[in-house]
Amino acid sequence: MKLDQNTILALAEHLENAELQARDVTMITGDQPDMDWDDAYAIQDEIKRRKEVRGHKTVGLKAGLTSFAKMKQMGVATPVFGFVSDYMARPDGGEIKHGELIHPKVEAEICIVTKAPLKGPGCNVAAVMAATDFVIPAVEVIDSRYRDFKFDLKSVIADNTSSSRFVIGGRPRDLGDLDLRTLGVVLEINGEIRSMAAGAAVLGHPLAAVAMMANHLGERGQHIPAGTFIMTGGVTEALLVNPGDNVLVRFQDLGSVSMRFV
Ligand code: OOG
Ligand code: MG
Repeated sequence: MKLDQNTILALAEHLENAELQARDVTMITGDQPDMDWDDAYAIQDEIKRRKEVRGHKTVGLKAGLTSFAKMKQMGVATPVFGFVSDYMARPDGGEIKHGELIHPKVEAEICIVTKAPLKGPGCNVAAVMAATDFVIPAVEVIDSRYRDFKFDLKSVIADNTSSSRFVIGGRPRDLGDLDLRTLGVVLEINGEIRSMAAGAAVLGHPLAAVAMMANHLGERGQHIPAGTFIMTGGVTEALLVNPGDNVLVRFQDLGSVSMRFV
């Protein structure tokens, strides 16, 4: 850790206010060039604590920048981890208020819910398979608080990996009935196909993102509890949306997820 506790608290408040007031800010590493990975996750943890103190439940974990398309789009090379809160959830087929967000983008995510705890180090895809209750599709709406969606890894980790909204849809399926590597995903905006990919785009196997998450948490003395909803990361690049846009994502074998931006 390079930053003192007061700086961590102040940066968490600064970034969370930017989220809640939907205004963009400059990258925090500009003013804090010495901050390290532990500082970045400590700021994110403080944002989580602030939300929980106000009564918001943490309802899921997420891996981000896990697909080659996303790493290339954002110019970074390492996955990041974050969380989602209850108030970020929107119903399948529902509306999302664009004005509450800065510059939202949508991305398709293969998700799981766990039925047993996962603890790193040493967690691998097989261990994640054994702990998977079911697979479910979602669309994540990311909204970096940084100007023009430009950031470095430490800044985006502190900003809770751009979490803003998410929509769970489709239908839950047993892992044994699916091949997550070849599972196809097609994303449409206003009826036009805008991107497509297969599950293997995420680290070769989407569950590898969960193993990495368990190992990341293990290094910090934490684990993934049973019953945790986990997003494994966008399979394609994220796409900017505008008010009036209809988003529909079809997931092979898992059904579809849709939403409208108003
Ligand atoms: C960071 C969050 C990335 C994903 O699925 O790759 C993410 C960002 O691109 O703003 O959620
Ligand atoms: Mg995502």
